[in-house]
Amino acid sequence: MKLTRLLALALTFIAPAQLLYAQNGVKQTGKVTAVAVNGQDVDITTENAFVKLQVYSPNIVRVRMDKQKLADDFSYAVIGKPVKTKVTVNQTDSEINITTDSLKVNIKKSPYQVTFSTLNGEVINQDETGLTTSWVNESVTTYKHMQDNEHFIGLGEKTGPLDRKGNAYTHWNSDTYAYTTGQDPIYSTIPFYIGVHHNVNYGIFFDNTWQSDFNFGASNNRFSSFGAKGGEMNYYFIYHTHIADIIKSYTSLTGLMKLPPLWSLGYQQNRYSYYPEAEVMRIAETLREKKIPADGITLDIHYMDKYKVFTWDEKRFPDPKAMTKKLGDMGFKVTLIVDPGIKEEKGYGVYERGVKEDIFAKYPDGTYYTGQVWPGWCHFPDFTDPKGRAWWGNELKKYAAEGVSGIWNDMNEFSTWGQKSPDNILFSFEGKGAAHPQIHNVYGLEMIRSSYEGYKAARENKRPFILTRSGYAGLQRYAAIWTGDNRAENDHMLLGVRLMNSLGLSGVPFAGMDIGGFTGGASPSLYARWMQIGAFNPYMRNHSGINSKASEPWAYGEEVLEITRNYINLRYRLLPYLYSSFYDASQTGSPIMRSLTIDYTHDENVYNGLYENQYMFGKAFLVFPFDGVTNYGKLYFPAGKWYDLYNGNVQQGNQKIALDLGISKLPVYVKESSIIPMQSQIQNTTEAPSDTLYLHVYKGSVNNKFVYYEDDGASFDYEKGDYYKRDISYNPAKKAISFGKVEGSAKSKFSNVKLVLHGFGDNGMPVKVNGKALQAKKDFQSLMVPISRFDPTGFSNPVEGEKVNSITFKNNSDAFSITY
Ligand code: NBV
Repeated sequence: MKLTRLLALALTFIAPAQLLYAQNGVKQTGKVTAVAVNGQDVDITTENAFVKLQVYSPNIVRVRMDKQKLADDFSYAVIGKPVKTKVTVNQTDSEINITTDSLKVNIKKSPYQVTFSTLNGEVINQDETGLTTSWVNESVTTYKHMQDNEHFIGLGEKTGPLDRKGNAYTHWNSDTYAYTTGQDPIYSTIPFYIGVHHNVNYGIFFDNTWQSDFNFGASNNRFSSFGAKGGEMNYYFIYHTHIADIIKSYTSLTGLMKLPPLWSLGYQQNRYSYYPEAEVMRIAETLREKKIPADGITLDIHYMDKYKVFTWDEKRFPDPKAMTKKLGDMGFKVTLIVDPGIKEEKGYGVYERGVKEDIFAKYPDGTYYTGQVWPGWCHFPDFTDPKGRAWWGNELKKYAAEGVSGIWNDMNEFSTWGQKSPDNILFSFEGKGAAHPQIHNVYGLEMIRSSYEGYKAARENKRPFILTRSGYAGLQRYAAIWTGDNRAENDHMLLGVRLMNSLGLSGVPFAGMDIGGFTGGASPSLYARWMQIGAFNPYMRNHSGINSKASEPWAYGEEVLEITRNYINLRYRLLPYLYSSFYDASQTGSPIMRSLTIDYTHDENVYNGLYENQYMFGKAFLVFPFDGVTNYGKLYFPAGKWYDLYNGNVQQGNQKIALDLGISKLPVYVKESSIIPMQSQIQNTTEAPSDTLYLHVYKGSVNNKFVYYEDDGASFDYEKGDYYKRDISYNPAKKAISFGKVEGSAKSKFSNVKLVLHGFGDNGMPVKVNGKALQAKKDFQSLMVPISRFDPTGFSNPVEGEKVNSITFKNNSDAFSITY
C-alpha cells in the first residue's frame, strides 16, 4: 500500500470525514436506531434524524424528516386527511417493508434509504444511494436516483421546457415584469412534479413553504433532488398507473377547484387601464356593436383614488354602482384589481381600520413594516393571521355592494419597489409566529383565501370569481391564476401554453395568460393566433400594459377582427362542453388544458421540444398552438384517429406532419369517439341559447363516456342537488350512443337534443331509439365548416366541408339509447 493511502486511512481513524463535516453543518440521515409502528404510521429514529412515514391512502405515502423531533403538523396547502388503508409492516435487522394494495415501501436501515416500488417489484422511485436525505445547516435536501430516460413534468408555473430534465428551479414568489422565457422563479410556487420512466409514473409533492430548490439532473448525472432553506423534509409520494389519477390524488391532498361562475368562462376584456367610465362604456358598447361575445370587463389600478385600494377615483368613476348596473344590463360583469399594499395615510379609512385592528405585518421591535408600491409607502396586511383575513374580507364588502363580480389579486408575491422585502418582517402564522422567509411563498395564497372567503360571505349565495398572480400549492381552492406580465412575442405565447399545461399537471385547472401580450405590441398575425389559442384556454382574457399597443379585437384591422370573432364565437358555442369539463375538474382535478403527457405518458414524442406545446382542450380537442409568426409548424398526432375540426378529414395517429395552414385557422383536431355538447350562438352568458343542445359524436373504435353537467352557473345551489347531470356514452362495438338517467333536481336549458354524427357515413342512416326503428332525416348540414381569411362569415357559413348525419329528439330525463 502506498504511503499516502496509508496516511489517508490513518487520518480517517483519527478524524472521520463524517465528523469533520458534521462540525460544519453537514448531516446525513445515518443509520436507523429505532422503529415504532403506530397504525398507518411508522416512526423511525436514525443517528441524526427523526422520520415519520405515514400511509395516507393505498397510493399516497408521506415522508416527514427533521434533525429535531417533528413539530406539530401544520400545512396551508394540505386539507386532505389520511384515509383508513390496509397496511402491512414487516421488519428485519436490515430493513423495514411497508405494503399497501398499490405499492411497496422499502427502508434500508444501514444507512436509511427509501425505495418505492410496484407490487411486482419494479422500482418507481428510490433515494440515491449514499446521499438519501441530508442537511447543510438548516437547509434540507432529498436526493433521488435518476432513472434511465426519466422525464420530469409539472412543478406549477415554471418557465422552460415541458420536460424539466437537465434543469433546476427555485421557488420564491417574485414579481417578474416582462420575464424571459427561461426566467426562474416567477410568481407562484407549486412544489409538485411528476416523474416518468420505464412505464411507471409517480408524483412528489414537497410541502415546504421556505425557498425551495428542485434539481432534475442540472449539472449532475446522478440524481434529481428537492430541498429547502429551512423547515422539515416533508413530501408526499404518489403512485398510480395513470397520471390523471396522480393529479386526482394530489388534489385529494391540496383540494379541488370550486365550480366557477359561468360568466368567468366567457371572454374578458382588459387593459391597464380603462378609465374614465365613458371609456369603459365605449369598450363594452363596441364589443356588443361588433358582435364580439364577451362577459367581463376588468378595471386596473386607475379606477382607484391614487392607487389606494378599496377607493374609487371619483372624477373618473362618479357612480360605480350605477356603472356596474349599466354594464350588468348589457351582460357584462366587472372585475376589479386589488393590491395588498395599504397606503400609510391619515384619514384613509382602510389604513386607519387596519391600524385599529392591528393587522399589519411588523418588525421585531413592534413597528409596522413599511415598503413602497403604487400608492407610495405602504403597510402590508398579515394574511397569515385570521384577524387580518377577516379585516380584508370586511373591506371587500364595499365592492360587493357596488355590484362588482370579480376580485383580481395582483402584486401578492408580495411585491415592493426594490423587490427585497427584509427577512425580519414578522407574521402571525396562525398564532405560531414566523418570519418572512417562512411565509413568503404562502402570502399570495392566504391573500386569495381572504378574498375568496370574504367575497363569498359578502354576497349571498353567489360564486366569487377570484383571480391571482401569486400562490402556493392549493391555490386552486380559491382562485384562477394568470401568468403575469408576459411579452407580445411568439415565444411568449407558446411559453404561456406550457405554463398553463404545467399548472394543469399541478392541480390548477383554471388558468390564463395575457392574450396578445402585456408588454410590447404583437404583429397582426401573432395577435390573431394568440386570440385563437386563447379561445382554447381555461380563462380567456385579453390584457395589455399601459404603454403597449391597444389590444381590443378591433385594434388590428378587419381581417384579424373577423378571425378573432370566429374563435370567440366558437368558444361560446362550446360552453356546454367547457362547463362540463370544468365540472369534471371540480370533481377530479382533471385539467382543462391537458398536456399530452397525461393521456400519452409513455409516448416519447410528446416530450420532444418540437411537439411539447400540443395539448388537449378538455378530453376531445387536440390543439396545436402553432407558430404565430411564420404560420408553419410541425404537428404530432398520438395514437388513435383524429378528425380535422373544420372539415372532418381523418388523420391517423402515430404520425408527424408539417403544415402551413395560414393564419385564419388554428389547427384543431377532434379525438375519435369524442362526445361534444354545443349550443347556439350567444353574445354573453346572461343570454339564453336556443332550446336545442347540439351533441356531436365522432365515430371511433374506443368506448367513451362524457359526463354532461348543467346548473344555474351562478349560485351554490348545486351543492344542495340543484343541478342536471347525466352520462352520455358511446359504445362502438354495440353501435350505441346512450343517455344515462338524469341526476339532480334542475331542469336542462335544452328541451331538444340534436345528435350530430361525424364520420358515420354521409348517406343518412337508419337508427333505433330504445330499439325502435327510426329513419334519420337525410340531413347533410355541415355544422362545422372551414373558414378562410376570404370568408368573412366564418363558421356560420356552410361551404364545402364535412357531411354529417343528424337527428333531433326531445330531451328526456330517463335513460335511453340510440343504436345505428
Ligand atoms: O396593475 C397594473 C399591472 C397589471 O396590469 C398587470 O397585469 C400586473 O401583472 N400590475 C402588474 C402592476 C405592475 C405593472 C408594471
